[in-house]
Amino acid sequence: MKSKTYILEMFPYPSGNIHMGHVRNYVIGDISARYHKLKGDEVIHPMGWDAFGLPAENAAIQFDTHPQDWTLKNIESMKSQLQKLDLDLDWDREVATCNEDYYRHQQELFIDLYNAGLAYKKDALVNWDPVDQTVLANEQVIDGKGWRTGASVEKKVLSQWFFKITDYAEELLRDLDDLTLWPEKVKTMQRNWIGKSTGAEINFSITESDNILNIFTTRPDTIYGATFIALSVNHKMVEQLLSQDEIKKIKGDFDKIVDDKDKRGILLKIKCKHPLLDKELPVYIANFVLDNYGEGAIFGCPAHDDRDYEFAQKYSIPVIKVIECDDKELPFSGDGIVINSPMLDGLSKNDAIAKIINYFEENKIGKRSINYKIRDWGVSRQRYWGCPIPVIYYNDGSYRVLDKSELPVVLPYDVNLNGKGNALLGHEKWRKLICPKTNQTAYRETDTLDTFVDSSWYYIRFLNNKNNQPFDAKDIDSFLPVDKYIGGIEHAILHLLYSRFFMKALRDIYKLNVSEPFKQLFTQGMITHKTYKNDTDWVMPKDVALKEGKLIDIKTQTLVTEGPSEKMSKSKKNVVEPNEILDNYGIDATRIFMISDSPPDRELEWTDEGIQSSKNIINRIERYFKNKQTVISDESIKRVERYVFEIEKNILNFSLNKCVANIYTLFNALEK
Ligand code: ANZ
Repeated sequence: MKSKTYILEMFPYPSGNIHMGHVRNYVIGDISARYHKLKGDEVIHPMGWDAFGLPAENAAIQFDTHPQDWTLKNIESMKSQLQKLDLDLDWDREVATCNEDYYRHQQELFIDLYNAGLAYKKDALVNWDPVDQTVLANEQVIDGKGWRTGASVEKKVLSQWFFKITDYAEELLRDLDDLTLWPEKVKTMQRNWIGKSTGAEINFSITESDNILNIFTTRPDTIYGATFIALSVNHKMVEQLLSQDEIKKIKGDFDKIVDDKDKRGILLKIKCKHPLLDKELPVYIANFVLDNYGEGAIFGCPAHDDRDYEFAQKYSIPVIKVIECDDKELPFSGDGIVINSPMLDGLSKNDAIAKIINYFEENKIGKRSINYKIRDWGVSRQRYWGCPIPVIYYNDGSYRVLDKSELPVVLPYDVNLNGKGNALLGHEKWRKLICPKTNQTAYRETDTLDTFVDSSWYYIRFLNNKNNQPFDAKDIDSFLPVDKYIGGIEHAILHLLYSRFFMKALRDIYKLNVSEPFKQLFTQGMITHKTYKNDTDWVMPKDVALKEGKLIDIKTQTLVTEGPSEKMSKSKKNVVEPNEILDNYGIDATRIFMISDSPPDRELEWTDEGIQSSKNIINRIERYFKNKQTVISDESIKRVERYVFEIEKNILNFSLNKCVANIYTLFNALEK
């Protein structure tokens, strides 16, 4: 029986042009695919287009075209560029996520997720990108800025659709251990993103009332050192104590804080009882307590936590040492022997934690608790160019998720894209309908799905892109997981985590036998190139020439300075265009250079000498076969056998630069 091998490169966004990064990515995959085919495997090696998304809308506005026309045209031109590279791709499996025959199946999956309780709607404080005028997922906010626009992200309350990725937090974490063919770095990033913390939830009672305050801590061993309590300004208890105006003012003040070290607190009039000691603790609202983590409330132990220490210094709160250390080391957050803690004295951190949690549980003061940093995935986007969410709303504000028989909800073509906000909102004819079930007037959901939803299951659709169902379980069970998945490390969290979630959710809904989408992940390195600058601007490498020992810009004849090699990027103009390289050096030299000079997971520096020597080896090979001897020596046969053995090993290990070295070694010997 043939063995089945699924080789996949991350599909591109159809921006219009293939860049060298794409070429490297696809050449790496292509080598694997061809190898497995030659070995007689049944190989799947598809290609498609991540075709929804904002750039199309922005381009459409800028160039006065339509996102669909712009996207389909780009797909055509990128496809012809890819075909020029002669990649061994299954073009009959092609998908484009913006096509109805793709996204209507995604709408079915949305309904499945909803019915399984994995898609839900709620009011949420969301990340709002003021430039793109849309919501961003937590994963798309980097240091407080939008991942695409770089604009400072604002907080806004909006009613949004979410996917319940948190239901799978533990499994997503645990299964990373089994992904032995994934880079350790990517797994670490996912582990940190999931952010599991184990500790305890402690109930603090509020004096002169029956109210209880729950607090999450990873350090219950420091409970005797607790000297204050702090709440997030969004904690529900704050609402009972302060007026809306007061709360608004505090939030406004907190929002203005830019320095992480700046700790701010508002003392509340309530107090908490210490759960083990006969003393009362002051309760503050504090700017460093997050509302969406743990219980949104902490006990502060200034002696052993940096933030608590800074806060205590500012508000003259006592510091009580409960872990043995030198006073000079305070705040001391390391491990140590517990002191000043009647029930725990002399114990190590872990023993103290175990003992105190048992005591809490026996006395109903608290319990063991696990927290994850990961939040549910917000998938609503206030944009036109995306997959419509199959939901309708009635005048009373209630909604109904459509039945599968009511699909597809087709994205209308005739929209007015005049700039701000979502064009679907203004399309009355599309929005308004009479609900066939209730005969009431209803309105379609105008938010569309985050494009990361589109890419979370495309590897499944590739298995049969003509299927009337989203997929067949038997195809999944026979072809998945993808054997080798090749792409950029920048997708370590977003795409790769979402896809893992989708696979697990679909497994549970459809009773599949596959839990992970990608068995092996290979992250290719960037292509870099020297940068060039004249007095005012960056200069493209092809416009730089050496004249009388000096670098000049041939267009303007001005002097150029050479900068370090950096990731190829349009903004620094240090790009080389695949089309030109193909025309000048040919497919084989281009492909071989992509793997020559460094291991494929490392950076590859583009140099003219590099591509030229690739061209030379191709010429050498051609020459050899043109002039080849009819009599082949035993020695040559041995050499070739050795070569085959080595190159197979290197292909399987993705040591592709070594494969090139194998070719040199072979031809050096054969030519002798
Ligand atoms: C008391 C304590 C004493 C803590 C001590 C630390 C050191 P990780 O590991 O990231 O999960 N915490 C809990 N909820 C919080 C919130 N909503 N906003 C800000 N901080 C919060 O961190 C868990 C620790 O972060 C918890 O343990 C709590 O402070 C704080 F010597 O509790 B600790």
